[in-house]
Amino acid sequence: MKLYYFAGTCSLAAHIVAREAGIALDLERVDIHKTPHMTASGANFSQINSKGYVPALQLDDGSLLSEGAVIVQYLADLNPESGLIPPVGTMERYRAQSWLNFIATELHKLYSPWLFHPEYGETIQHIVRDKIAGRLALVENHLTEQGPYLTGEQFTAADA
Ligand SMILES: N[C@@H](CCC(=O)N[C@@H](CS)C(=O)NCC(=O)O)C(=O)O
Repeated sequence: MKLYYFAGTCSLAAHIVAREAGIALDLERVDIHKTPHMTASGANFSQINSKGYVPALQLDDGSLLSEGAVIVQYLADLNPESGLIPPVGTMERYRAQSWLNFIATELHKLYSPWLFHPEYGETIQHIVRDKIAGRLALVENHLTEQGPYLTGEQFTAADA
């Protein structure tokens, strides 16, 4: 399996989960600062992932799996003994998925495009910064009260 990644982005979570699960991945860097995004081996990344973003996981049958919250679950499920994700169908699994969805939609996506586009102006930047601070405070309170990890005692893919 090959993980398409870019350092310092959300693709790090998939890499962490793979390492924690003891899964050896091939890694290929995608320069997301270049237009078009190019892979380290010189391919136009949009030909590999039409969504154009990392992470993307190329499975051994050649097919592609995208969306970080799903990739980390796939990797964790390959090694259930790792405890990186609770078993399918349990309430604990839904709790981990609830965090994964919150992080993907309510946290991660608040950072873009507003924060990286000064042309949208100061007002929107302030509004989004306040929203992000509120959501991070929510996570911090939860970890303080029910941690040390998001779902309690066990580090899961959601923490990654
Ligand atoms: N919905 C995707 C979003 C992934 C995403 O936003 N990736 C960013 C890095 S954190 C990226 O590759 N951006 C490049 C681009 O959108 O062109 C997921 O949750 O995996």
